[in-house]
Amino acid sequence: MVSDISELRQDFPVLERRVGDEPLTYLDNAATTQTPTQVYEVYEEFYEGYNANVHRGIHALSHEASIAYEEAHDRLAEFVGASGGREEMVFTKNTTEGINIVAYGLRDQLGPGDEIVLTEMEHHASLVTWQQVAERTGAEVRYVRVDDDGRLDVEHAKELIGPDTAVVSVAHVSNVLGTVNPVETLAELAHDAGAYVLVDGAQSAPTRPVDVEAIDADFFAFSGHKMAGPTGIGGLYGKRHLLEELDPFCFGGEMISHVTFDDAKWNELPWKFEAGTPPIASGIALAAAADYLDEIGMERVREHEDELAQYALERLEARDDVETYGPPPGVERTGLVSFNVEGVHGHDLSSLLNDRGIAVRAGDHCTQPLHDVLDLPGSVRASFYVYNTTEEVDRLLDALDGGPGHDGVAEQVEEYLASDRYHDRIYEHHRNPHNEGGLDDPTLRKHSEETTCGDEGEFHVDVADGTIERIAFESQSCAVSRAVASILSEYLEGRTLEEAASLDGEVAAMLEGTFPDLRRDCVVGPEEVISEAAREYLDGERAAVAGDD
Ligand code: C6P
Repeated sequence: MVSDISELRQDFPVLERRVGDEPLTYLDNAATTQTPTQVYEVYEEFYEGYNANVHRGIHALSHEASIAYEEAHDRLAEFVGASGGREEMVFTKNTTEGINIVAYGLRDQLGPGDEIVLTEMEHHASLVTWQQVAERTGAEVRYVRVDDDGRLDVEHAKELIGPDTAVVSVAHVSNVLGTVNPVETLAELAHDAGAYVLVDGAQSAPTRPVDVEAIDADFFAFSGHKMAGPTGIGGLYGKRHLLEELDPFCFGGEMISHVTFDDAKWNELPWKFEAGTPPIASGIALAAAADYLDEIGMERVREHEDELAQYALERLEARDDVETYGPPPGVERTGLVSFNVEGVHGHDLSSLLNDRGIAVRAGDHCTQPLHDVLDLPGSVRASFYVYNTTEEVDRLLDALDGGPGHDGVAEQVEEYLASDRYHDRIYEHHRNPHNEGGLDDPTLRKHSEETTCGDEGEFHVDVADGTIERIAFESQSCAVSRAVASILSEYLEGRTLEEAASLDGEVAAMLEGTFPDLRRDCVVGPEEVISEAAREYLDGERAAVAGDD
């Protein structure tokens, strides 16, 4: 455990702030970590002292900026264990861009008959990117199974990775399950099969010592904003000879060494992948983040993460109303626990926790297919970093307990929804939803999924002479969204489809803004769904009439 935490917390002034009347308890670190003063002071130093473009001017400021920016690449290469220095470290916008650079670069080598092996726990950053590559090249994506304990089924990986495998792309650490994947084993399997290995290090680079050479990763992508660094900057490690072979996908200045009217030659590594003016100050600040973390010691960061996760996991598992996901207690995991509370939608819970100053994330965490495997619309995730304490985990647990007079999370959510933060109609319709259910053979039906919060629902509408005769909805959404669907269905009954198609904030207006701002999407979401459905239907009818003519 990091021992001098109260001292370390002073590096993060934001941790002192309050949310409403409550102290901030920031447990959303797997999304973005907080940034210490040592890192963001770099911006002030840069802009006060040597703000200039890099590699472009023969003057002192440009020279100083260039040196600092180049050295930042060396620093990040060292941070992830790459001995080749800057030539093996491309600065990117984030992990997503790093993965896209590799996917684009390898695209020409892929075709029908090739297989891209991912895992069921991949983040959309990897999953969607490789799906797109497969679609464009004829290659096929295969997924290594996740077992019931949230661990990768290595035997299945051995079955899948074979002579047809061209690429293995795997998350080092799952952002939902907390699982630490055996990337060395997967890299060995991939290399034996002659395939490339890309490790998605978004959740590992911030949380544990990484040695890309020991893993034998061909590529390793990570983001600055998850490792105490700034947003808008990340890194892509690649073995030098592989980066040399890879084509860049962004063209322009900086990435060229020679240009004629007919042709251009690419610059040396890593600049060939960094077209245009790069995020110079952010790159230098990212190196400061690496310094900051190394000062603490990445082994200590790893231990701290695991200890907080085990502490939270054991206590959450002890509750009858909570289901947790990922490896069981005692198995190493990164500092996060995803869970659900019986009968409470994650969005309602995270909104209630926000009321207590506690920041967690709810939804599918950009891993929709993994949530399909888990058979869940979403989950709530508490994720920790070096500055979090067991007291903060207790604060989360206490918030679930609710204190004297409360005996359940569901009860607290009820009270919260009944409070004057929410319009009475929201509470009324939450308690007594109208038109909930389905219609037999409706004139139109519209399914919707809101990926950020894990909402899912379907409207059914019977139309006669352009008028909505009956409307019903099925919903797995949060309480607010369901209540609004109910209010909306009542409002629309007897109105025309044209009126539904041109809805423009009517429900929000009806509720007179009496709902917390952060629930705005839950309020306007159902209206957007039904008006889109009505527009689509009317467009279809018009097209049919035009076709008859
Ligand atoms: N996961 C989370 O809340 P970017 O957005 O490019 O910095 O990182 C993408 C990414 C890729 N792989 C994994 C395993 C990740 O966890 C993430 C980011 C955040 O879980 C934001 S969706």
